[in-house]
Amino acid sequence: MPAKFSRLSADDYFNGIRAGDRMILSRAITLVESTLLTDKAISDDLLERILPFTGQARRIGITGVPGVGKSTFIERFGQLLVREGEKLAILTIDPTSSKSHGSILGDKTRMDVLSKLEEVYIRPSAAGSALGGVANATREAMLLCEAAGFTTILIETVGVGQSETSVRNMVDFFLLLMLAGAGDELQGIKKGIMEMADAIAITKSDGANIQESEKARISYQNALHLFPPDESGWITEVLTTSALDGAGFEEIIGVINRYYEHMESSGRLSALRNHQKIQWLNDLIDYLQRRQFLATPGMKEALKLQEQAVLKGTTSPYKAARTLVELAWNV
Ligand SMILES: Nc1nc2c(ncn2[C@@H]2O[C@H](COP(=O)(O)OP(=O)(O)O)[C@@H](O)[C@H]2O)c(=O)[nH]1
Ligand SMILES: [Mg+2]
Repeated sequence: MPAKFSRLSADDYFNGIRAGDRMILSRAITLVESTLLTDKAISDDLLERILPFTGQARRIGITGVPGVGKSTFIERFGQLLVREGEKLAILTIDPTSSKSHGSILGDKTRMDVLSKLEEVYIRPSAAGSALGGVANATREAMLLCEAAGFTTILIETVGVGQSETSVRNMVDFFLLLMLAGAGDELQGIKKGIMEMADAIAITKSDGANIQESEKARISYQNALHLFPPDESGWITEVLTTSALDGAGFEEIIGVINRYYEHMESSGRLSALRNHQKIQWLNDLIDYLQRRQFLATPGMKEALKLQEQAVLKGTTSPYKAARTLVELAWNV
């Protein structure tokens, strides 16, 4: 095997991570992303060991449709966080990037100041690689970064699909970036994603866009009043921002700080962290079940056949799933 794929012992990963060794951190993240059984044995051991050293960071998710300005925002906003003394780890998940690698390259060029800072670690995830394990791999990467001493974890995710909910369930604070559009401000935006957000920032509020952004801000803020309040009593705030001139950055830091104060009062943050752990457990059950399913002899082939039958319309997805599960587990 080529040297870059060689594995260390759980001990060596652990010591390297605790010493803040970036190279070893990167190799450990590659390890937790791996679906090889031999890797899983080491990574389970490693995760067990680092767990007591996790949980001290702020976990922040940043989402929004491609092109809304997530990477550019993180590049500038991240510099402000670093000036405030944060050690910043950035994990990016882009389910569209596994085919072209285009977005990952784009992200790299868009974070070139951050990527040179000693206080910053950037890791694009190998999205789509693991069998439904993207959520787990991201969560585990986050925990490894915490154990390596990072104090803020930013997870950038594209505002589409299942990865949204997964990321929502592993972060404390979820920031939705939106564009001020012409016409109906709410068009095309899934209500579900807005409901998940702890704050919404209208991006690219600069130059000729400022007025439009302010209008969008008011309109979203009004729309949010129609949603039932979050169970913790937090009210989603809507702001405007520009990654070109940093407008709105101080306000966004203010919202995040207020959010943590709100959550830390009366034990809500620890309840939230408990919820994240339970979610992790359940995600792992789904993942392990699926892995076991696919490891059962003949199941990959059987799955292919049922997929074809579903596409031909000779069976329904529900019936196909039942057939496969019965076949795999005799249930
Ligand atoms: N005018 C303006 N353009 C921006 C701003 N933020 C990002 N952009 C541009 O919007 C495009 C998409 O940005 P990017 O950060 O890659 O979006 P992502 O796909 O959400 O990560 C790029 O061409 C950026 O230069 C901003 O605050 N103001
Ligand atoms: Mg991006």
